[in-house]
Amino acid sequence: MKKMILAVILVSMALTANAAPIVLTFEGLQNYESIGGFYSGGAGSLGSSGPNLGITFSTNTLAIIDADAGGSGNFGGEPSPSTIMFFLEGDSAIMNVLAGFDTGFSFFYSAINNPGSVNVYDNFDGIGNILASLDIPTTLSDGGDPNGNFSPFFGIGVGFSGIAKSVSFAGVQDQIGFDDITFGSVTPGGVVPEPSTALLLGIGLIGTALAGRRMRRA
Ligand SMILES: [Ca+2]
Ligand SMILES: [Ca+2]
Ligand SMILES: [Ca+2]
Repeated sequence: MKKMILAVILVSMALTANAAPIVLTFEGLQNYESIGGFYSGGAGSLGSSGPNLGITFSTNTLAIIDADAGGSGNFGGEPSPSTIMFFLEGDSAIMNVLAGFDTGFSFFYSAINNPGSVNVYDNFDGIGNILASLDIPTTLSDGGDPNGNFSPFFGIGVGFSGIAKSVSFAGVQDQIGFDDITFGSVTPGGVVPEPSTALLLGIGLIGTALAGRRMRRA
């Protein structure tokens, strides 16, 4: 009987396209706080807690606040000021979604020096079949809001079939930031992504000039 009740709760929580898209803004987390159970009824490593969406992150996944807002972040133009997600250890951050989600997945990101990639899996912890794979190219820098090299953030998304249980955000540590992670929609935050292909492709030279810049300030 208990199992049945749990199943009903999980089903009612399912992040389906029928409901308004769920968006993770990372607001409410502290600078360098490991996100952990912040979105699953638990807490981040520094005790912050958010809405219980049944979403957990690998322990290397951190929040960081824009230096312009009193934190350590070397970024700007984030869609929901002033906190984003990034990682300092390993080569990816893993997110588990207990109830699963369908249709699509999207987010905003900035990666001025190194590209990254995102995979969507049908099992937890970044294992199982890959339902969708997305290469995320390097982005240009506009100098910040007013400061921050990792600026602005660009929207990107991917659609898929089936039920997804986890997502890996891969890239070079301290070189890629994410915000407004959105479930059940190929457009992040329900907003049509801004960047033109020209903007995304013209970045190589600028990226070279900014080589060595990191997501966090020295
Ligand atoms: Ca900002
Ligand atoms: Ca800034
Ligand atoms: Ca945010």
